[in-house]
Amino acid sequence: MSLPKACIFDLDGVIVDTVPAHYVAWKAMADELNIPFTEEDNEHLKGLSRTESMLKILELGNVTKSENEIADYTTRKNNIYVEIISKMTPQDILPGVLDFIQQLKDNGIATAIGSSSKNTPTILKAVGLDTTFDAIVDGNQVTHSKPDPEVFLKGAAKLGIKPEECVVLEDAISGVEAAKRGGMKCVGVGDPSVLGAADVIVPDLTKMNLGILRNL
Ligand code: B16
Ligand code: MG
Repeated sequence: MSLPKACIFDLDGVIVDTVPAHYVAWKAMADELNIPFTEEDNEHLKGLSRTESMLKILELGNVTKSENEIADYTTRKNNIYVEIISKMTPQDILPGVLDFIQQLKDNGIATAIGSSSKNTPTILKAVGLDTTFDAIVDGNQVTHSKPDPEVFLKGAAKLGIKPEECVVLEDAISGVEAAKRGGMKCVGVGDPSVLGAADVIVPDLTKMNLGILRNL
């Protein structure tokens, strides 16, 4: 493939390292419910919406809760999470992110965010990236969260670029699946044993470059 026309970035786990903060906040809820919850379990929540994540935790413990109780747990989880992310600064941008975005801009490649998180605007502002991307689609704008491709297809549509001319960068199993279902190439960012369905995998964005995009 020649260079793509756009790169659509996942936020949590690709641009900023919020995965541990999500884990700490979910773990507090799981502990209350006496449901064992490990970092490996958390891996499977990545990319899912807040409510879907809560349902998965309940499923792990074989516990049933009413809709109101589920809403209460997700609100309290988010309060813990927001407390942590409100302290974020530009220092929390993951290594390699700014350099790679600059390479894309220098080569006329459009950039977008495609995140399941409803906290996307808060996070982007906190780390000083709120005006960096050409388009932002987040959990406030979609009906179906990853692995549904909606978030990435909306991102491509906002940019006015065909899905097959976009490359997605993702750290979650659900996100890789969403990209593939949307007809996009996908760069997995993280662990190859988890992200096997991606077209190529890099450990982090310091290893990302235009050559990798060209070879997809
Ligand atoms: P919030 P991403 C996802 O963001 C996270 O990976 C996932 O763990 C989280 O549950 C989801 O956002 C919703 O986040 O509770 O902040 O709305 O990886 O798609 O950028
Ligand atoms: Mg992610």
